[in-house]
Amino acid sequence: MGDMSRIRNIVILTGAGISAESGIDTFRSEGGLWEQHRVEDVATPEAFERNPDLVLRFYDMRREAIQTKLPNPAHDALARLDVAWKGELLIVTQNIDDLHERAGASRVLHMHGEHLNAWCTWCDTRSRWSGPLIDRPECPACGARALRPDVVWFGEMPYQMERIYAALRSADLFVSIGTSGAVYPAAGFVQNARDLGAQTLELNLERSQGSAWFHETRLGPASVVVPEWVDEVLALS
Ligand code: BJW
Repeated sequence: MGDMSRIRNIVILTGAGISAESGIDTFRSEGGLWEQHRVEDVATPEAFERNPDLVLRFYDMRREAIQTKLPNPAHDALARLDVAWKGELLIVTQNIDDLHERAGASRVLHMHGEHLNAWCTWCDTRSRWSGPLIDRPECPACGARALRPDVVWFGEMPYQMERIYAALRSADLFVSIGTSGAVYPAAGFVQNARDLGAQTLELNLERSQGSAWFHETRLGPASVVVPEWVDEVLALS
């Protein structure tokens, strides 16, 4: 993995693969369809406009399921790294689950939103929300029945891009964990980081669409390869 003694600033990108062993389905694996709908057909503003009940049911089901799942050894290892690492560190997750936080990580940014947030499209307020949205509950701030999941759909701008690009600019090491490299802008972070001089490492179950861009790829389940990599980093630093 190159010379670890030169590494001070780390950016870690995580995707659905890091939560797969916690029992949360990935989007693009076998069986990644939901009632025969591809994610590209339910995770768009157009789908929500066309068939809001379908989209709200999809998110109600996932919001409920995620609350029953637990962090796995990969989330635990990243939390250990977050606590121990003295330099800059940012975990940019594409996941809407809160398993990084529940494992104890605090330097976490949710670029595609969070399953426990609802967004009122009438008054633009975001509220913590753990129940269903299908019955069109009132917004706690304004009372309008206009809540939608606070998640980023295709064609919408991911959250906190300025902060992410700033972290990528100063990164010495960029690590991508359990993401297929199919969705931009996250899929382009490896090139951004590499162009700016960072070392790049991919940890994934199998080679992904983006594998060719990384200096190194390590294959295996996240619950095994992530703790191994964290142990290595902490031993060498
Ligand atoms: C394991 C494992 C184990 C399994 N251990 N690993 C043409 C070219 C370029 C871009 C575009 C284009 N046409 C349109 C676009 C833009 C579009 C896009 O990328 N489309 C593609 C389809 C091409 N992107 C957007 O619209 C984004 N917005 C945007 O671009 O705004 C403009 C902009 C430009 C520049 C800068 C800034 C802004 C928004 C994208 C929003 C994506 N939203 C979703 C839903 C979020 C809410 C929800 O969760 O429901 O995000 S879609 C879905 O995909 C979700 C995920 O976060 C995202 C990525 O999926 P992920 O995590 O990679 O999962 P999988 O299933 O694909 O892969 C799992 C991986 O895990 C696999 O690799 C397995 O091997 C691995 N794995 N088990 C380790 N045990």
